[in-house]
Amino acid sequence: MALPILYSYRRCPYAMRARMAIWAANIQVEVREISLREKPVHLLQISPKGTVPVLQLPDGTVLEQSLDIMQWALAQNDPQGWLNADPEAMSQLIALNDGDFKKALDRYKYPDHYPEHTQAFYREQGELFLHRLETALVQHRYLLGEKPSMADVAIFPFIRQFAAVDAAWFATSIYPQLRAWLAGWLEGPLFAEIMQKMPVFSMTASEG
Ligand SMILES: N[C@@H](CCC(=O)N[C@@H](CS)C(=O)NCC(=O)O)C(=O)O
Repeated sequence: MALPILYSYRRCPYAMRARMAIWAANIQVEVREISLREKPVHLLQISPKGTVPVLQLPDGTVLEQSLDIMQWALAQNDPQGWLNADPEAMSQLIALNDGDFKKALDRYKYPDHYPEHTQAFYREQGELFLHRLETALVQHRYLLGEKPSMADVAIFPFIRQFAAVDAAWFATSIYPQLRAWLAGWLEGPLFAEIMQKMPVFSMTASEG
């Protein structure tokens, strides 16, 4: 039987969260690792917006948002109970991540592209979210309680990027709980699995 096709990009945080959910749900998919510079024609045909991740189901249904892919996977199989947290709290926190925090992250990463403010300014903007996460993690082990939820999985790939912009700063920053939480995800077996390198998909190779 045909497998769902997942267009993915290894280092993309949106694709990471989608792969985490698919792997956790133990759903088999055909992963097509793409080059963002040379996107496969089939990807653009099924999802003209041209972002990854995109999942095409065998019946032709296309899911073109990482959160939809996570929900789809976990709705089928959620052995770790990632959907058990309050859905409203999960979506609020994820919306903050994907909104203001992602905006600050992009500017902190590439301050040259956004010369209206300094890199330090953009870091401070991002820290508003880090503060919020640290406060939550002081209260409980994961963002929304003692057990991991979809919010943790959806958010940690972005915190990973923020931390990597200036690793020395992050290592001594005032967010010890956040550091420990991030390390827990990065050192976990699931993350190692989803980060395995694979060759870039090319249509000719797959057809051959
Ligand atoms: N809202 C989308 C965002 C996905 C997204 O922006 N992915 C980036 C890579 S991290 C992308 O594909 N960008 C297109 C490009 O760089 O050409 C989702 O949640 O899936």
